[in-house]
Amino acid sequence: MALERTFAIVKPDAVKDGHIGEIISAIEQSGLKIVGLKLTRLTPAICQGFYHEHVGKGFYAELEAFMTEGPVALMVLEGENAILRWRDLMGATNPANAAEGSLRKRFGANIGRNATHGSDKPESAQFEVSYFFNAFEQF
Ligand code: DGI
Repeated sequence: MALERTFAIVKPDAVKDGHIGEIISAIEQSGLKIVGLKLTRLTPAICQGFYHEHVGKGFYAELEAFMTEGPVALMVLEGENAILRWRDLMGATNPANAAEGSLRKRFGANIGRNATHGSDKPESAQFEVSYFFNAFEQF
């Protein structure tokens, strides 16, 4: 399989709790390569554009309040099968259902505050990477 890129967020809860380093370590130890990296804070408008599929859902207001409450670390990850590998490292959306040792199990509190984001399919990865990183910010 060819190299694939995916998009990752260390969400505000995990940044605030001081877990950026452990999450980056888990990524590097898994063999995925970090080819883009920045710290920023999402605005409501940027969050709406990013989570356009969820705008209008019952949980969206809570999701936006959470995602804009503090800084986030954004990353582009590269490797063979990177999308699925990063989803595996994160674990299930709801930390209660996430595998032992996965990042959401280790650092997530509940389905709303679940520590990390990862693209779910190639089309989302392409959209999400280019939403936050221009060509000069990817290596
Ligand atoms: O791709 P995922 O992040 O694993 O999951 P998703 O695309 O279904 O949902 C995106 C994010 O929205 C998820 O990481 C957390 C939040 N979310 C999803 N379902 C709920 C939710 N937040 C709350 N508060 N309640 C939900 O039911």
